Amino acid sequence: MDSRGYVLIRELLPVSHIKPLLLQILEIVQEAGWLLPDSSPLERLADLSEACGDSDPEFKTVYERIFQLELFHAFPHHPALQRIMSLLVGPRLLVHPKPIGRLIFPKCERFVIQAHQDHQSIAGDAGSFTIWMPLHDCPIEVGPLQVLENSHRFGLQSNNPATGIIAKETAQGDDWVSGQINAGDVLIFHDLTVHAATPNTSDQIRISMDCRFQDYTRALNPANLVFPGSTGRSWEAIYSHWHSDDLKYFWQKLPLTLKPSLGELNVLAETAEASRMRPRYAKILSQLQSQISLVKISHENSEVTVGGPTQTD
Ligand SMILES: O=C(O)CCC(=O)C(=O)O
Repeated sequence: MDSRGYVLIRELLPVSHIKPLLLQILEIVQEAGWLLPDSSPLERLADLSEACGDSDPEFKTVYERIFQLELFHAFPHHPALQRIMSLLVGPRLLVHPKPIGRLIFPKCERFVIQAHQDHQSIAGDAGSFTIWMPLHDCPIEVGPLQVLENSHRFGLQSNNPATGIIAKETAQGDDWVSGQINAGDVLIFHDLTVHAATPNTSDQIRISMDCRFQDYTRALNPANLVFPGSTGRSWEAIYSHWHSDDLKYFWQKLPLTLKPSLGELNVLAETAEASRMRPRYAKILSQLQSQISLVKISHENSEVTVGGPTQTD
């Protein structure tokens, strides 16, 4: 990790642990009509007339269903991932609560994620790392991630301030590297490592997941705990579909240092220099406050102290 800015670990996860999540996602994708009729969902053959991506309303509707899946959120907590990330981050491991699922239609240039650094896109901590993992075998034509070796050594690189995109021609680092990444393999990279997707030139939808990890004693941007965007998501609505309480608001049990803090958010919501950011800060603040009171209420009911050791038994 230190010398190149990434690590690829083959066969870290048993395929049998990935398949249940893949099947749940495929069921949603098939219901959405994204797969060729009469094909097996496991083939992931895309109906290109349905092609859509991140910014399209029809994509968002389907993605919201996936984002509600309990297995989707449980996945970054897999013991093998926790073990490996503790080696990098140390024992005080925080799993960022909002993993990202990617459903990438083939042969659509506009859905290919361009070069960027996660430090910029998640307002991350320089000691955080991303795991990228496909939920099925991902040969080069299906569009696995590519990374710019050694690019983590150059700090935040020059990018388009509106999009965070870094021009490949000017990005600093050594060679761009990629290759087939299979189900069970994990690609881990530093949050300053420049990376991009490889175009999906196959006939199949690429389904992958990326999640982030850091030491919980380092500053955490509270936007990572709430939904300040326009999705209308709330943890309560997401949790209403879940069977287990174990991972609900799991981060509330950790002594986190938020940056900006609640007090700073209060000030920013009123006086942030960029006035268009004020409603966003206000939204983060109010969602955090309601999280704190919700957790307090549910913990009081089960006689658990906020921030204390877990006493779920
Ligand atoms: O999966 C992709 O296409 C992009 C993933 C990515 O940019 C990330 O994991 O940060």
